[in-house]
Amino acid sequence: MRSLLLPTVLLSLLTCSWAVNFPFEEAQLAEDAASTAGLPALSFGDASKPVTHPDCKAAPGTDAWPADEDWEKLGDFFSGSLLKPEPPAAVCYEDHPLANATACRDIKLNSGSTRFFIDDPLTVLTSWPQGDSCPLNPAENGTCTHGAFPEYVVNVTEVWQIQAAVNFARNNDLRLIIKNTGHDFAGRSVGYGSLSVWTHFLKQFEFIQEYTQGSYSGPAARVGAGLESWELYDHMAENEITLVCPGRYTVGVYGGWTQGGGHSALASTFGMGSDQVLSIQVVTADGRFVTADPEENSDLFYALRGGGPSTYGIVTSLIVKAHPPIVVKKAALAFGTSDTVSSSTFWAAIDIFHWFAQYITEVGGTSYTYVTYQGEDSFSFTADNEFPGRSEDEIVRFLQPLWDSLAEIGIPVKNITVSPTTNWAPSTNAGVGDSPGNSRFGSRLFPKRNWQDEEAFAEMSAAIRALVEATFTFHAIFMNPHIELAGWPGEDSGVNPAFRDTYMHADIFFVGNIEEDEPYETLMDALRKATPGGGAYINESDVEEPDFQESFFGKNYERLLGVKRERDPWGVFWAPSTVGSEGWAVKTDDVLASQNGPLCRVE
Ligand SMILES: Cc1cc2nc3c(=O)[nH]c(=O)nc-3n(C[C@H](O)[C@H](O)[C@H](O)COP(=O)(O)OP(=O)(O)OC[C@H]3O[C@@H](n4cnc5c(N)ncnc54)[C@H](O)[C@@H]3O)c2cc1C
Ligand SMILES: *C1O[C@H](CO)[C@@H](O)[C@H](O)[C@H]1NC(C)=O
Ligand SMILES: *[C@@H]1O[C@H](CO)[C@@H](O)[C@H](O)[C@H]1NC(C)=O
Ligand SMILES: *[C@@H]1O[C@H](CO)[C@@H](O)[C@H](O)[C@H]1NC(C)=O
Ligand SMILES: *[C@@H]1O[C@H](CO)[C@@H](O)[C@H](O)[C@H]1NC(C)=O
Ligand SMILES: *[C@@H]1O[C@H](CO)[C@@H](O)[C@H](O)[C@H]1NC(C)=O
Repeated sequence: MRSLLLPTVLLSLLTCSWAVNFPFEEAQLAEDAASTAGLPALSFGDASKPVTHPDCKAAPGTDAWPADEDWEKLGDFFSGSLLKPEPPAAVCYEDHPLANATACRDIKLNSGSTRFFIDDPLTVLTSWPQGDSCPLNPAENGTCTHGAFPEYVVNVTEVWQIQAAVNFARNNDLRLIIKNTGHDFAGRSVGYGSLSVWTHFLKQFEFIQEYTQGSYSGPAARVGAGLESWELYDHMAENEITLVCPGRYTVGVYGGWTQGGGHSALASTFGMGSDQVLSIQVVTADGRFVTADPEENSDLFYALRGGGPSTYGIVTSLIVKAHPPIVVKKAALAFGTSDTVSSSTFWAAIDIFHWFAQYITEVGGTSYTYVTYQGEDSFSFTADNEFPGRSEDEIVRFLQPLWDSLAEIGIPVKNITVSPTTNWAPSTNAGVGDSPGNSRFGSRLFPKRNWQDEEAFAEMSAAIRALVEATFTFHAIFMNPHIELAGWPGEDSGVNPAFRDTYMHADIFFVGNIEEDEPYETLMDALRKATPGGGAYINESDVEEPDFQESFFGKNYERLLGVKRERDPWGVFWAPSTVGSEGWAVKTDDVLASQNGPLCRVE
């Protein structure tokens, strides 16, 4: 039955194959799939017709939730790719039907690696937005419930599956989520009672020697939406090219990273990740599969380059610029308070570094720094200063004045040593990345004006120091992805304009305690006041960012909202603090803005 059903409902639109990037995009959902399969919920949408919204998205146990037989029919239609997974840790709970001590022991062994979470259809790297409903280490008498893990997951390998999932969700008012790697800090890849589209296996890659699109002519790469950074490093080495992608190995490059902007050690050299994009294949909220580039569906092309993830459609593949191979050398710096370095010397040194770092970005470099609280009046600082395309001699000559100034005030700096970074070389660890964390983040993009006058600089310094003294970690990334670096067609994109006028982006986070925290909120407010006109990076941001529209999207917000309303009047795509998200809210008793509860309309 299944093998007969599939070929008749799927139409291979070979006449349109010029418009797709990869064979997996050729088998598209036929316009009459709904009637052929006897599943009306597979029918396509018409965004020009008026839409009435339910009060809440359908949730399991409510009348609106599809009947078991509809799910069964859908399962037949998907023939094996519709999963109904239980949280993996369920096996560790004595009262759970899946309880199994052997399986539990295996999980505990494997879950030390990031791969466990990325390769699992449900789990994500920051667990509190899910509701921590089935932790890997059960508390005594702890329970395992589904929380904000999706109810069903489509394990995608072909485009028609995404189209069918989008149609089924839209026609049934289901909450739809997209999980790629699950790196999102704010719970944008989980959702209570949802149907999930899991893009993990879209790993296709093809190098294109010569690609022309408008004013761009040069090498490019076709890339699948499920590729992780480490996989791209391997492709880069093989093809002797450089692609702009994050330094952390397991981040998904063409899901959340590109759609949220995407910064990297090449940000001050080639601009943002979203500036690399030349063409996008995407399934829109009406279920249709389209190309978005500067000529076709240019509204989507604008919005999908930095205008936020999980908002306008589900990207399946892209064409991105490829650059000549580039070596990125690094010179690390570390110091801290000690018997000879008082806290006031320490903070003077931080000022010297923060001032100097603007010049690092102006020669195409980036710097990844951590200022960390180490106990009463003691602090530490580390910096990885990365210089694409610069020789060892150049780097030493450039950094010497900084080292000298630090030595002058009594910081015992070691000689400058330059080492090639492991970035932009084949991966050696098969994508084992950072361990999952569970902290709450704040983010700020510091405008250049904070370096242009001493008073503004001092105010910024004081706000940073107050945050660290209150035990929060200050993780800065010095970068300068200004508009000239964006190149064509980077300029007219949805990315936060604050990226174009910054020397420093910072994450301010606290580990462990993710609850409401008054000092944190007060100190973040002080930081925002000290950096007027700065923005925040949606990718590494506070779930309770006030006025997120301005912070994450700046002057682009209205235009992006226009695209969202026109393309997705149903609100098929929803994730916290994305464009248009203010129309809905999660009803939850959890701390902060977890995704563990029904998604309902707000007026
Ligand atoms: C360890 C770590 C290191 C990081 N390093 C960097 C860094 O160097 N630079 C940087 O800029 N950011 C960095 N980030 C932040 C990172 O960019 C975001 O977390 C990003 O959202 C990850 O995207 P993903 O697709 O891997 O994750 P997911 O959590 O799977 O997805 C993130 C969001 O994108 C949506 N999405 C995923 N795929 C698609 C798709 N195909 N179509 C539409 N929407 C989609 C999801 O629904 C979700 O809303 C880092 C995060 C972590 C945890
Ligand atoms: C990071 O960005 C992605 C898309 O860019 C988004 O889904 C994710 O939620 C962001 N993370 C945070 C913490 O905001
Ligand atoms: C328990 O888990 C182990 C390891 O995954 C598996 O081999 C075994 O079949 C499971 N037992 C039961 C009863 O499911
Ligand atoms: C767990 O349950 C047992 C038996 O009901 C009880 O004695 C014990 O106090 C419980 N522990 C906790 C931490 O609630
Ligand atoms: C998802 O699909 C991939 C590719 O077909 C397959 O290798 C994998 O085992 C599937 N995963 C699950 C959990 O079904
Ligand atoms: C640092 O370099 C200088 C000049 O090369 C050298 O004289 C000095 O001994 C070095 N110092 C250390 C601590 O290695």
